[in-house]
Amino acid sequence: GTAQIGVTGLAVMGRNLARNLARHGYTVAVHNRTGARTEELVEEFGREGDFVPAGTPREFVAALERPRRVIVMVRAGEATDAVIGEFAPLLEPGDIVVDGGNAHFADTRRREEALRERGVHFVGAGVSGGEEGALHGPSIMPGGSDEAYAALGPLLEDIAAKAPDGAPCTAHIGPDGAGHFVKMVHNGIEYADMQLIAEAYDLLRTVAGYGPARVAEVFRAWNTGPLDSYLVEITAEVLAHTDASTGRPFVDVVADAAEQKGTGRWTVQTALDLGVPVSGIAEAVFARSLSGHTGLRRAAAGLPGPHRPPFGERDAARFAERVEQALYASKITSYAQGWNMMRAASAEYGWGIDLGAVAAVWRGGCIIRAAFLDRVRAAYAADPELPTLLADAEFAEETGRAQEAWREVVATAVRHGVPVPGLSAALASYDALRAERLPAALVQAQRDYFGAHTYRRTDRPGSYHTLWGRDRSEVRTDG
Ligand code: NBP
Repeated sequence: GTAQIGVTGLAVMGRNLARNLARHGYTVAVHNRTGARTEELVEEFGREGDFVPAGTPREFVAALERPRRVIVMVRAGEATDAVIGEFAPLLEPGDIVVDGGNAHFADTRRREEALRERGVHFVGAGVSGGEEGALHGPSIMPGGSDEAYAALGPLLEDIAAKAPDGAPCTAHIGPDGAGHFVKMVHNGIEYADMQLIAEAYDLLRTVAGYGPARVAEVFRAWNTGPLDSYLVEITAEVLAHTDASTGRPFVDVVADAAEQKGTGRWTVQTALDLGVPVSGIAEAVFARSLSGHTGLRRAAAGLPGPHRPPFGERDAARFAERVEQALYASKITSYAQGWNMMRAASAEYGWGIDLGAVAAVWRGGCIIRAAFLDRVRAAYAADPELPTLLADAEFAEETGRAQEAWREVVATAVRHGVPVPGLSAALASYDALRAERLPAALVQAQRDYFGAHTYRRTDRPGSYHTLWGRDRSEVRTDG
């Protein structure tokens, strides 16, 4: 075979990834279950580079130089297993199979183990950036063996997005499921970011009394400061857009029910299993599902709320500045939660994830790309053992500086009846983490009362139980 790499699964993502590889000078074998897609690709884009179309898996495998590098870009789930089942018997030890789909990291761990037994490297690679990213440069998060990355890394680095400093937005994340895990957390953080932005928008409209076009200007201004990011940039674009058929602000004609494909839910489910609080991501997932519960919303529509007029011009401007600070502090908090989760999983699975490298990979190509991520990278570069982002001197200073405004914004939202689950959960997380004493002491005491679950004391070591139903004397329970 003469092709340096192959792509099977030529729907939008696979086709664009194959074109990206070809545009970078690689000879790319292309294959798809339904052959028409393969022919279409070569007909439409054959001039862009060297494609070797293959009609069958056998032809595809024969077209590849060894060790073979195969990127699978099919629908996540059963289709991925079907394709692996079809190709595995045709591959040889040393060959590399890359799953670029949105697989659950547990599936990736299972597939990697099964293929490892046959000597085939399986790389679960998170790919972010959608259609455009796949073609012009995605952020790529590969997980797999060192050997596989050595053979694959240079190609991935060529086709990945480039960060503002020119570094490719890809890195070897860790073994087996590490790449897909990190991609999942990326999506969870994306949910939290979008929810926080949406809450800020709601406050600017309801409390500050700004129309969508005015809010768009505010976001455009924010995009030149610490909040500079792709999501803030597109928010301004969306808010400034006018619906062609009605002449109304576009955002006002879109049904207010947000959908989800499931990676946010996976993030929260996994966080629950790991015992890591990710309240910002969880609130974002819940906020989307609440928005779609038409029945519940209709049933509650008549419940009373406060009637407060929007602020006057001067108060509105001051409030908008505070919302910027609240949004920024909440963003730091929810990113801290996402990083805590990656840190915990890395320890749990022995992945050895470089937490700063993850931030570096997300600086370009992906949905949460932002100037901010370079600072996250720097925080972990300065201290790889950083227990949480909130402990980094600069982020601590910034959240500390923002906290009064943050409280003011959440309190104002509550007074005006504007739901801000993301902003308030982030603030609660900040306050809980910094608290010297938590009411968890009472919770543990309650547990001891009804379930003899025991407690530890602040003044001496050991486990204790109080004989609540008897004379309330205390017994030591650990020998
Ligand atoms: P889809 O997720 O829509 O999958 C369509 C592809 O899967 C087609 O090539 C189809 O072949 C193939 N396929 C299916 Br379905 N069942 C198959 C089977 N049993 N055997 C062989 N092939 C099968 O494509 P996509 O939107 O390009 O996404 C590809 C992957 O990338 C997914 O895992 C997705 O989650 C992930 N992803 C997508 C985006 C995005 O923005 N769309 C972003 C990041 C990641 P056919 O042509 O013969 O039906």
